[in-house]
Amino acid sequence: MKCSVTLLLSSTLLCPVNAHYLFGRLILGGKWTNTWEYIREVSPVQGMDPAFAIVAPNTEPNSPDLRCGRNASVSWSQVKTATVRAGDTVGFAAGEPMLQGDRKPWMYHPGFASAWLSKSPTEDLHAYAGDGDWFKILVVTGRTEQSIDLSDPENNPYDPMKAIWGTYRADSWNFTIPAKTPPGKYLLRFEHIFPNQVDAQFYVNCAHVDIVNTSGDIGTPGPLVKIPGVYERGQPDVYFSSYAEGFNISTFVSPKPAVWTG
Ligand SMILES: *[C@@H]1O[C@H](CO)[C@@H](O)[C@H](O)[C@H]1NC(C)=O
Ligand SMILES: *[C@@H]1O[C@H](CO)[C@@H](O)[C@H](O)[C@H]1NC(C)=O
Ligand SMILES: *[C@@H]1O[C@H](CO)[C@@H](O)[C@H](O)[C@H]1NC(C)=O
Ligand SMILES: *[C@@H]1O[C@H](CO)[C@@H](O)[C@H](O)[C@H]1NC(C)=O
Ligand SMILES: [Cu+2]
Repeated sequence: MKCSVTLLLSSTLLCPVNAHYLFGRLILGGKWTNTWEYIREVSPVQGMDPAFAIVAPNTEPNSPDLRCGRNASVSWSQVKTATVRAGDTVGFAAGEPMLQGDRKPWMYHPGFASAWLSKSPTEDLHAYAGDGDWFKILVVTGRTEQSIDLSDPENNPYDPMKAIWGTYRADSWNFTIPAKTPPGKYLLRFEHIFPNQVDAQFYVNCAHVDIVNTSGDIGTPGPLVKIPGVYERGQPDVYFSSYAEGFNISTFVSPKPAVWTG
């Protein structure tokens, strides 16, 4: 587990043992699918305690692991392709395996989430490394109707400094595939970033989806970016502390690119 010394010494323990997660389950047609059924399996960190190794976050913005998770730019698991209509709602759920000792799989850390699409140049999604163009279809910063109910005793105690973030402690997140998305085979990527001044943590996974039945006009998605390449170490909208005095979630603008709404 990568926790910098400065963090461990600070009064808020930012990286306790129950601190990591992954998104192994696609929510399809309102149902939670099995772990790694539609999502590319990731590899554990080699040589790390197995209790932490599979869920350990990536902290290198320039790593190819930023695309789909550790060792998942190559599709080696038996992942299925989900057929999704443009305009449908899908979701990602924090899934088993989870960190040993955690209460449940959830987005433990405060931070912001996003979802992305990248079209495979061929019909064979398994062969696609995700090195093409990506566009963003969702950003979640502050609380929404999907955020956890803070009045529910199940969610207490909670940290009010963290509960400003919409995804805080949520076990899943749902969103719509834009209605004008061009049909085709795509990698659908979910990303949760725990911002930090030194080592922001990137939690990312990718599903295989076949987008069909785009209604009406087919749009032109953009802006297009490459992953990695979209973030650089130290950029102020990723490498910051939301515990800092003066941080205001209502004026926080998440990093580029902008969301394509179709
Ligand atoms: C997402 O949708 C699934 C299926 O309807 C549901 O079980 C889950 O609670 C939803 N997640 C959130 C955060 O609302
Ligand atoms: C990547 O996954 C393959 C297939 O499971 C495995 O053989 C290989 O050891 C993994 N590499 C790393 C660096 O985890
Ligand atoms: C797509 O549209 C066709 C024609 O309207 C219909 O037959 C088919 O069931 C639709 N597919 C999905 C997945 O909705
Ligand atoms: C945060 O920003 C909003 C919108 O500009 C503003 O209304 C609010 O007063 C700010 N809160 C604090 C604590 O500064
Ligand atoms: Cu962590």
